[in-house]
Amino acid sequence: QIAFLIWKTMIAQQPIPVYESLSEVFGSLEVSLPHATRWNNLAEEFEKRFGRKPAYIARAPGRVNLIGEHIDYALFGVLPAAIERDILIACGPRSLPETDAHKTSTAGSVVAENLNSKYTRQVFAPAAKKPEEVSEAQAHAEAWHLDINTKELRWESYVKAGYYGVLNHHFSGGSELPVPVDLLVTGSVPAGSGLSSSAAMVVASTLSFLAVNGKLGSGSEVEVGRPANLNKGGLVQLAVLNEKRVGVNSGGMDQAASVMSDPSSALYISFYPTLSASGVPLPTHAVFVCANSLVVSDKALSAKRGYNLRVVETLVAARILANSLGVKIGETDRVTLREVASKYAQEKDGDDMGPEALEQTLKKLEDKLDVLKPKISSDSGQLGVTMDKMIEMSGLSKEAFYQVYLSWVDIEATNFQLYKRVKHVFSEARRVLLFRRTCLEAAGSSDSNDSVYLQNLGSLMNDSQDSCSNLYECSCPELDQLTRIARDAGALGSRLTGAGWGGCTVSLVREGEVEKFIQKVKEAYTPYKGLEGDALNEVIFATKPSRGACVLKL
Ligand code: NG1
Ligand code: MG
Repeated sequence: QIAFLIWKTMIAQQPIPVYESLSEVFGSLEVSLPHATRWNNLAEEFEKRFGRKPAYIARAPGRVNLIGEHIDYALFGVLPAAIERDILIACGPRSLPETDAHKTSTAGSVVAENLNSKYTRQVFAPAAKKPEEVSEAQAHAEAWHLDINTKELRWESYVKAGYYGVLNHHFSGGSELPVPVDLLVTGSVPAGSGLSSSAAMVVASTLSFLAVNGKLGSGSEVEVGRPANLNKGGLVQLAVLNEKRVGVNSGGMDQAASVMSDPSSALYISFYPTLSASGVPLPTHAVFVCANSLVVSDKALSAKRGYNLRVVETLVAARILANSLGVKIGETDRVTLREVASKYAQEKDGDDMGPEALEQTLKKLEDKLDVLKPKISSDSGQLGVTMDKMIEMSGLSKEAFYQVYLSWVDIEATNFQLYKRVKHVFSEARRVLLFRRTCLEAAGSSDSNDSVYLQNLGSLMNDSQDSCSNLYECSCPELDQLTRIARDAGALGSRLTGAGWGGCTVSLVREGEVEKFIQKVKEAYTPYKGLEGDALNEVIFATKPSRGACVLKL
């Protein structure tokens, strides 16, 4: 749905920042030394490897989701913040070939290297489809093809994903060819950890290819679905579509957080009726600490039984719920839970209801979910249904069901948990609204003691973890254990962050207690035993909201 939204909020309309010096990048004259060293090293290493200076360095941060898990694809608002850990890509055009024939044969070819030697050098080129291979309807979207292996987790897949949209949005049909590109990547976002290294890679890659091909300038109008010159909203839109190329039907949270964040606050991002983002100030004494469970969540591979399955479960449940509530939907509509909530509240089309009204609606809807339980449950605790039963509940024919809910996605399951999933989504969406309201109240309060606010935020986070673990079943034993340890170590709240099934937790810790907290967690969580210094800081660290993606022109 996101592809068809019109992006009209202020942040979305801002241009993508292109800077000409590192001090501009960091927003002050005093460039923080370790940061500057990293950027300079990357530029020097590029020059060593490719024999000339890079033309640009693109940066995209990872993010930590403070609350609102697995609800972005149901179009409910989420509350992440970009973190300082990021992906940097140094890039530049390869010197142009002389003859026209050579120019065509090397059009858009890429040499991609990574400072981390674990990720080997990759050389690839997009294939231009012949006009007769491109169907009318797809003429714009698919003029170029890149092989992306979605069966295996490969680092260059994310580079290719970012390239895909640039090729097909900017080089479709015309006589202009993409230039050959060399690029060098470095990253400080741990992979597969729920901090969105994937979205950071895709956003940085998208930016790199735009920059090298001279497509970052301003001027022409942004055409929805096919942006010519991008603003932040357009970049998010492009990056979301790009990331789907890797095989995960993600919502838009990670890309929006990576592109639209600002160091002064967290972001409340809502997706309905349009993408919009607004800053949420965090209480002065609140520190958010990420701790990696060190279970790598291989989302690209396990999507069939995890992520994509949840996407389908929540979409089918939305239809069944709509039918039971008397909310009208078309036979081929893939209505989301957020739309059902709006229609149920008889919202005027396209008009968003305020957070308070939405919260009340969700509370009411949570009591109307019995229709999602099987009539006779053989296993009373599980409340799951079979595929046949689910199709019957949807009121669609087998063919129509397949077309609407299965033809575009790869899933593997025999049991579908509609009730539990929706119970999670509605309650989690409410928690986000309550969390946001608490932050705004704390910011507006004249009392310098924010303990009560912190406690409230903490318990919302704890409830979120329970719901992720028991209802959405996207936690794992290590994440459950690590969040318990965090609470015992003094955290006011602790939960998994990102898709789950491994990866990081985020804990709310009172300022001044962070050191003690980290030490306690270190002692109690077995995989951390013996870690010191940088090695410890790699797995458990306090985060500060960071600025969003940008490009440095060298
Ligand atoms: P992570 O775990 O960071 O990849 C994923 C999705 C988000 C969101 C969360 C769960 C992608 C790219 N991102 O995040 O859109 O649905 O899970 O809240 O798949
Ligand atoms: Mg990801």
